Order: sequence, then C-alpha cells, then structure tokens
Amino acid sequence: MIMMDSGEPLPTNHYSEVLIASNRGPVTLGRDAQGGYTFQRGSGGLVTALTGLARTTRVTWVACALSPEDAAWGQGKVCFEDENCNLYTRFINPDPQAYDAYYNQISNPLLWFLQHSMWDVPRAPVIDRATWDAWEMGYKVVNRQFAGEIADQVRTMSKPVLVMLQDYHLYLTPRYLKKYLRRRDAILSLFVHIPMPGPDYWGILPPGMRQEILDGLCAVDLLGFQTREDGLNFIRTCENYLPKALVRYRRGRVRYRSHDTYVRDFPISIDVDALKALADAPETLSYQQEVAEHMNQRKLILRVDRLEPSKNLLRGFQAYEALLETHPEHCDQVMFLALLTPSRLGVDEYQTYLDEIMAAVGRINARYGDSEWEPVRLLVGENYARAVAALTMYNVLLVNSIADGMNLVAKEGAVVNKMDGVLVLSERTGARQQLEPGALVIAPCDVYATAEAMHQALVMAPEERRERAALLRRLVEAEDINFWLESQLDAIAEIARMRKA
Ligand code: GDG
Repeated sequence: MIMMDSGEPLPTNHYSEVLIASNRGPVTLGRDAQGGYTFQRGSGGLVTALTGLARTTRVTWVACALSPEDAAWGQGKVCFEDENCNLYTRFINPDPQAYDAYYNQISNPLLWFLQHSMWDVPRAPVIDRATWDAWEMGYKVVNRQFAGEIADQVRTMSKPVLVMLQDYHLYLTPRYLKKYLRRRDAILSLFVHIPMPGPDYWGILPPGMRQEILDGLCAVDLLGFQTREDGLNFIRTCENYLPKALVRYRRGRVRYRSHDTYVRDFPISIDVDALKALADAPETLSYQQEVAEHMNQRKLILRVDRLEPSKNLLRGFQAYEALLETHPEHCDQVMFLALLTPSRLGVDEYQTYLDEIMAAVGRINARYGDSEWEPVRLLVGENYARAVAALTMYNVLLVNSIADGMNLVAKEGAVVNKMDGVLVLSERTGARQQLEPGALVIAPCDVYATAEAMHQALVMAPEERRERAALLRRLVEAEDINFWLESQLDAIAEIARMRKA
C-alpha cells in the first residue's frame, strides 16, 4: 500500500490516468532571474488533494491560462517539491473577450448569484441581449474549448480515463465531451463546490440556459455536491425541468437520454496535517504577535473571508454593532478583526460592496471607538499565514454566509484555534451539516440572533467552550480532504462495477 507523508494510505484509484479540469489550474507560474519558469503550488486543499493523486497516477490538469506566463508556457510537467511526481498541466488560452464573457458575465455573477440566492428579483437579473451574447459567445465557447482539449488528451491516454471536472464554470463541458468521445473511453465526474438551489430559483433562469445546464450535468456519471440537500435540490430541479428524465430519489439517480447520473454528497474539507504544520511555522508565530498587539488583551471576534456579498459581511458588522448597543459591557473588552481577500473586483457589485463595507466600519468606529479602542479593524489583502495566525487566536469566529457551498474557514478554525473559541455558524453553509453539534447556529439574515449568539459565545462558561471546541476538532479531523477524495474514488469504482455488470 502506498502511504502519504502523513502515514495515511493513499486513496485507492482504479484508473491508470486521471484528468482534472477546472477554471483555475493547480500552479502559479512565474519567472526567475534567468528567465526560466518557476512553479508555485496553488493555494487550498483542493489542489493538495488532487495533486496528491499524482504520486500514484499520471494526472493531467486542464485549466485556463490566467496570465501571460501561463499562456506562453502552454503545457508540460509540473513538479513542486517532489521531483517524482506525475502531474502535467495544460492551459487552454481562450480569446480574451470570450473569457471575459464566460467568467465575468456568466459564471460570476449570473451562475454564482443564482446558486447563492443573491438576486434581488424585482430588479435582477436582467437578462438582455448582452447576457445572451455572453452565453453563446463566452460560456458555451470556453466550455467547448475545454471539452475539445480534454477529448484530445483522453485520446492519447490509457483507457478508461477518469475525468474529474470541477465546478460551475464547466457545466456544459460534459455534454460536449460525450459527443467527442466513445462511451467506454472515460468515466466522468463533476463536483459542484457551491450551493445547489431548488427548482424555484432555477426557474428564474430562461429555459434555454437552464435546459442546457441540466442537460450538461446529466451527461456525467457521478455528480458530487457538498451536502445531501444540494443533491436533492438537483434531482428536484431535473424532475421539474427535464420532462423526459426519470428520477429516483432513494437511489440518488437521474436517468436521462438513456444515461444514468449518480448524485452523491462529498463534503469537502481541509488538509489537516498541512494546516497544523503551518499554524506552528515561524512565519505564523510572527503574525500572532501582530494580532496580539491589535487585540491589546481584548477578546477577539474574527472573520476571514473573500470580499464577497454571499459571505454576508455587511450583516456581520450590523450584528456587531447590535452587540455593542445591546450589551455595552463588551465595549472596549472586545475587537472585531475582519481579514478580507479582494475578489472579483472586475464585477461591479463587488466594488460597490467594498464601498458599503468601508462605510459600515467607519460608522461603527466613529460611534463607539476612541483614541484607545478601535472596535473594528478591517484588513484587506492576500495573506494566508496571517489568516491562519488569527484563526489560532479567536474567541469567537463569525461565519454568517447568506449561502456557502461548504466554508472551509469554519473547518480550519476548528483545527488550529488554541483558545477554545466558539464558532457562530450560518445555517446556510454546507459546513452546518457536519459542524452543527459544536457550533452556535444562526439564520444569516437575523442580525439580532447573530448579535445574541456572539454575546452567548463571549460569556460562555469555559467548560462548555472546551467541549464544543473539542467536538468540532474531532468532527473535522474525522473527515479531512483525503476522505473527500477517497469517497469519490470509491463511488466511481462502484459505478464502474455497475457498468460492467
Ligand atoms: C468556495 C466555496 C467552498 C483566507 N485568506 C487567504 C486565503 N484564505 C483561505 C481560507 C480558506 C479559503 O481561502 C476560502 O475557502 P472558503 O471555503 O471559506 O470559501 P470560498 O473561497 O468561497 O470557496 C466554498 C470552497 O469553494 C471549497 O469547495 O467551501 O463554499 O464558496 O481556505 O483560509 N487564501 C489565500 N490568501 C489569503 O489571504 N491564498
């Protein structure tokens, strides 16, 4: 049996070759002083888990070129720290206008907003001629380009190939791919990282787009979601809008165009060992000192998020304001640190959202702060080590997303926090399915309840905090990122067995 560095067995994989496709690739390319290429592993557990496969299997990862370096490099073997790896990356290089339409007009905001229930329906979305053009000449074009590249790769690989597609950027790729490949060449899976709403929400999208998306998804063999509810919503949506689909809820199956799609949930998680190592690294320790200086002996309410409307940042600040208003005993005893990474500033809604956040923070600090106490500190920037350092130190972690596929920050906090900190968790995160027993669960629009949950967390008895924190840690450690990958490989093996039978 092959073991990982941590001593864990590697997931059993029945395929000699695996192809992964996602919008963003596993590597950031740069240039060294001599003009040669440098490779830096992309951040996040997804890259760790999927590149981990490359130790036992040849993995080809198809992604869009996102920089001139990516485009110039094109394709080849990528090795990070391990020279014996088998990871090959191929960048497709869409026309910039097509990419902009696919990414900035359809994937984000249209699909992202739809799947996070973020439309203000009396006003949005407005699907006009420009949206349809973006659909036809952007989203469809780039999805076709992905399918073409994947098919070219599959033709050169030992059969059958496992193709693992990632996320909402690639909903149409599977159907195109089916057209390009013979049935037994590949087994297809697609994992949806974001929430899957039910038919009511999909009903807002024009039938032409909705139909093509569902048709695309029904071309995969295994469709993975973060939670059981997401999977059920997908089946319900097919039942509503694909009249010829035969759905089986108990079997988690949709039969459409004489093909079976199995629907399962695989809650994504984190690389627990790597995160613990980072939490103890010297770089992290120096950031802990920086955070401690900001805190100046006060308790810490923390949030770590992309600067993203679905994370519900504004209501988080409103709830904190309500906490200070209703429970003035916390004034000067607590600080709210918000570590936000800039995101999608090319989309208008995100820029406006940042302006609103700055105004809210300014208002709270002006109303409650003084020369000694800054009630909210907002730090906008990319700094993962600083985020991990702060996660080791919180007394309260606020995760109040309007909707969130999983929310990895909640899981990271549970593993590295050293203060028996309390997790205030939105009921509309995928993480709720696993972490509810240890968290204080709130409804994301209920600012009053969020403020009360923060208060409850701040005054909670040490024994209860300890028990909750230990429970959260156990829950996350029991199902880490390797579990996520293994469960998918097991489900795929089961499908392959059924196909043969
Ligand atoms: C999507 C879905 C789903 C934090 N600061 C920095 C940084 N981080 C890390 C966090 C965490 C990750 O970024 C964010 O992951 P989340 O899961 O919280 O949220 P999304 O980015 O929205 O992720 C989500 C996820 O996909 C996986 O399926 O859970 O629901 O929306 O690990 O610690 N990373 C870097 N710099 C920072 O400054 N590089």
